[in-house]
Amino acid sequence: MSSKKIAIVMGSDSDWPIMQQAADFIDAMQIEYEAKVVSAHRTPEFMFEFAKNAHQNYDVIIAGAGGAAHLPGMIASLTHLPVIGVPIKSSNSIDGWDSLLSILQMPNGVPVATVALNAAKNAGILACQILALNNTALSEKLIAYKNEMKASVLEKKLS
Ligand code: RP5
Repeated sequence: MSSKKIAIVMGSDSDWPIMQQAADFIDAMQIEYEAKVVSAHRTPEFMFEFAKNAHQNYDVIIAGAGGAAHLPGMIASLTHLPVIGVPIKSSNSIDGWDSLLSILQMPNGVPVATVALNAAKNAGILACQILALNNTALSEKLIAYKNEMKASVLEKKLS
């Protein structure tokens, strides 16, 4: 069973309304997380220190950023932990493609598992699925979540 937390980091507190959707899912699964602002551009030294030490406190990192979104890739370059990237359509983003491609198009050897634009909830689900590889209770919660989702789709009536 995993004993460490999930880190949720983001380039700015303006990303939090989106990134909170990851936190909400992780909370619902009763897994601990820590959320922090870590900016690749505004606090590069802190980003370096965070990423180099992350394996001591966390099992998985979720990193979100908008615009010139270097944070997930730079963290991935500094740690062996899995990094899930959330591209954010922020106030400085042209149309979201800038952040999406900055996070997605990583060079071979430095993967970032990139979810869809603003899809922080999926990042939370994926982080829990990674932890569930060594956590049976969490696996069971994820199976229940998927079953509820399936039932809610099958129950939909259009007329
Ligand atoms: C990025 O710039 C952040 O991740 C955020 O999405 C965007 C805008 O930041 P603020 O100017 O709102 O702080 O680095």
